[in-house]
Amino acid sequence: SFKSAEEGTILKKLSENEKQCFEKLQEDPLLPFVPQYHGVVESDGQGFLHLNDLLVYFDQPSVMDCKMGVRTYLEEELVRARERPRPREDLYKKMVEVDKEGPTAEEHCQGAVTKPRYMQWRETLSSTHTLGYRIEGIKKSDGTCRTDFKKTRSQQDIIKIFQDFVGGSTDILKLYLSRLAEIQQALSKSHFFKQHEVIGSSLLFLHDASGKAQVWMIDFGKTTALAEGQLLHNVPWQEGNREDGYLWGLQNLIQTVEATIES
Ligand code: 4IP
Ligand code: ADP
Ligand code: MN
Repeated sequence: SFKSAEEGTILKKLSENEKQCFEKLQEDPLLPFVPQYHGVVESDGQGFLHLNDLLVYFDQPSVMDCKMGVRTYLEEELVRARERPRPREDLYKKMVEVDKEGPTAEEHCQGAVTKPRYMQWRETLSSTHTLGYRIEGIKKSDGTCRTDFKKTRSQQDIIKIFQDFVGGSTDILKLYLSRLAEIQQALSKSHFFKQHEVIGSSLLFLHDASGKAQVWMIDFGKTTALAEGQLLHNVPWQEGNREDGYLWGLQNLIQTVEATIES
């Protein structure tokens, strides 16, 4: 869903929802923590969001994607699956690949699972439910790539992954920590954040051998404006309250980076 564009920028397949988010973010305290947005462009008859490429600030960066929050699907997906369930074979296959015992007897019979069911299974297998964030993927400067984190749940395991990701550099971890604290501070002042359910969004960690390190907020494809009211982002989700656990996850992530520094 990405296309390369002129030097230093990328094109991401347009979603009206994500576009709305980037437009509102232009006047929000979160602006310094999201990729610079250059509007919508058309290419080969398709619409794209034109964004800065976060990699250009680095020389052979290592990159880690952490998906934030205790919930990774929208409440409306849950409602839809209940009203008219559409079990999916592709999701069943992805589930069985990780755990043959994942599907229930009925799901095995159908050879299919619904999307919320698959997403909930991913949440409980990983650290999403217990810590409010999970590691999705890591690409290191040496070119190696890992996305096999579906069963990574314990803080101990995540600490090891962080250590390996930064090559044992406490300095990089300290830079990450201060950037996370800045994001936490900006979130507390953000009007956008109060009024949006932030689902499936990631924090992208980047560093390189020069000692530079940054964290950026990305992926607002499923970040949805509330019609009324505000979210706290640090209380448990119950269907109907739309809470996403983002701040709880960020607090736990900060604590994990601190524990990595001390390890
Ligand atoms: C994927 O599961 C991710 O959760 C995707 O989220 C999600 O897309 C996919 O849903 C789901 O199958 P795995 O990571 O286990 O492969 P993301 O794009 O943030 O990675 P959505 O559209 O929910 O974001 P489907 O419905 O696209 O399959
Ligand atoms: P999707 O909605 O398809 O999940 P994301 O916005 O999460 O797309 O991006 C997927 C991956 O692409 C991220 O994990 C990250 O590695 C990379 N990426 C996304 N946005 C940028 C950006 N602005 N600059 C550089 N890399 C990016
Ligand atoms: Mn994503």
